[in-house]
Amino acid sequence: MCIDCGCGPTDHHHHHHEPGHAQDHGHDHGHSHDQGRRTLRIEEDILAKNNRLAGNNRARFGAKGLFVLNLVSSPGSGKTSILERTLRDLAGNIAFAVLEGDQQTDQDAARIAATGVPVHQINTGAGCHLDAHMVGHGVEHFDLDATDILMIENVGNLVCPAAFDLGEDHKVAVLSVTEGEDKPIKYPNMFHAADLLLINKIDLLPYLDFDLEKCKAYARQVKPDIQILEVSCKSGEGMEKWYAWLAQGANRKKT
Ligand SMILES: Nc1nc2c(ncn2[C@@H]2O[C@H](COP(=O)(O)OP(=O)(O)OP(=O)(O)O)[C@@H](O)[C@H]2O)c(=O)[nH]1
Ligand SMILES: [Zn+2]
Ligand SMILES: [Zn+2]
Ligand SMILES: [Zn+2]
Repeated sequence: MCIDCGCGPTDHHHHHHEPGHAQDHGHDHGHSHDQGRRTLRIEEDILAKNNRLAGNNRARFGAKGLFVLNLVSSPGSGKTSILERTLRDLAGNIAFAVLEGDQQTDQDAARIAATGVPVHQINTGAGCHLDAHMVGHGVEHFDLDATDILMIENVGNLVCPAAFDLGEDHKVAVLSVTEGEDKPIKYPNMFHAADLLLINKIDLLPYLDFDLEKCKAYARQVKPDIQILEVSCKSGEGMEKWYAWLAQGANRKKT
């Protein structure tokens, strides 16, 4: 029996089959009003349960003085690449642990493991986001007392990870310049939920029509106080500001 979430050992085989959000239900057939209400109620229950478990995670992380970030983006924006470079550059200064969320494969976890940082992979199967329950069990693999910063790489998806609190201090949204400057207004929930926006792959700007100023204006339209840093984890440009932001956050949690 799991104290935090009330699940037994056998429950863990069924996590991915819990009815999720609307995407788990086919919408190609007519829904009666009853069905619609029931779906809504299930969604509310799932989010309420998630919020409760996220609160537990946050209390646990807070007691350990852990700085926790939830990295969100569309697939391929560079979350793992940013982590790889950050972990290598800050090795010896900050103790990290990394939770990797993907639907399938442990490729990202293998890339992180190559840096020497403790990592645990969570495969969500059909699920398109991490939830607080998965994170609560995921961190059982780490010595949190020996950790300064926990990085959680969410499933590449700009939609529902916005709704699922994991107990993090901040959501960090990564947007690469190859995706187009309009993403913040197309997926406003995600950019509203994020406290920091990393605009990645700026080494590619000379080859693209990406309008950096417009992108920043769009992000501030959905979240006026969002912090924005421009980075390239290929050239290393801008990474020092990100490292300073990390160090400041970690120090603040310790005191
Ligand atoms: N030119 C350039 N390429 C980059 C940069 N960052 C990442 N990439 C490339 O972008 C591709 C995707 O990077 P990943 O780090 O795997 O992206 P991700 O967000 O972790 O992807 P998912 O886990 O699938 O959501 C890789 O081929 C990287 O080499 C960058 O700053 N500049
Ligand atoms: Zn559990
Ligand atoms: Zn990745
Ligand atoms: Zn989802």
